[in-house]
Amino acid sequence: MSSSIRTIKVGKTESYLLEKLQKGPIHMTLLDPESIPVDRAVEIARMVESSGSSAIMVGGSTITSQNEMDEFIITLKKNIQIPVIIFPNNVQALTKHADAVWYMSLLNSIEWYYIIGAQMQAAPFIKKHQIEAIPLAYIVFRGDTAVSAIGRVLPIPDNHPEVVVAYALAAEYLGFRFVYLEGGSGAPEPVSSNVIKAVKSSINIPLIVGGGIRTVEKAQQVIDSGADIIVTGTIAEEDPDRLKSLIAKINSYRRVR
Ligand code: 1GP
Repeated sequence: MSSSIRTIKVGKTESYLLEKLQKGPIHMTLLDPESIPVDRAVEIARMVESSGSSAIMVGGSTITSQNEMDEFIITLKKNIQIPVIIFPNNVQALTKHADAVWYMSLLNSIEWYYIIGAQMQAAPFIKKHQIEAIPLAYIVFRGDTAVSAIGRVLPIPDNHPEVVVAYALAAEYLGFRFVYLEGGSGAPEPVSSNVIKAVKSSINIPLIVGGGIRTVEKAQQVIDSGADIIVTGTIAEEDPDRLKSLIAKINSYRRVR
């Protein structure tokens, strides 16, 4: 057997997340460099870190400049301790300065490019810079959202959770290590409870849910349905105080020891 074949080693950021998840659900904060100036992003990042958010994700559907990503993430990293994970819309969102990248495939896109094309183009850069890549299956619900339009997603019926379950199971069998149910930034409602429950009860890898979660009650509903990781973006700019309460609510589900 070739000596270059090794068992899969989970990186530092993924280990940190898995360890946190042992004690219950966690919150992550999404910052979009296209909509938040870096100074404001630093303020928000500091605030969510001290409120108990577990990581910062950086991304947005319209990022086109690797230089901007570099600067944004270098500045964030100087100001906070929690991990900064790239949430890439495309190859140009990659930077070597983050702690990790969600190495994601948009499973229900009709475009080859979003399923494996961008990933293939990004892979040499990731290898060259030894960036921690965390395999993530991304399932996007169709709606009036940028990610749904740009990602050219196939419709997933809300009243047929078995379709989403089938995608999520396929993701697990293909070796993805996280599944993300994306309602889309600014969606009027989060992904529905019956879908989250059905997926959670079918898979054994962590379940991330994001999009449209802007109140404590909605966050609670998503957690009660079984999400392991809740991602919020918009609320950080809209109402930082409400975001603090939302994070506190999620953390109240965590075991203290
Ligand atoms: C992360 O796209 C979401 O998955 C963020 O959505 O901006 O609606 O919180 P919001």
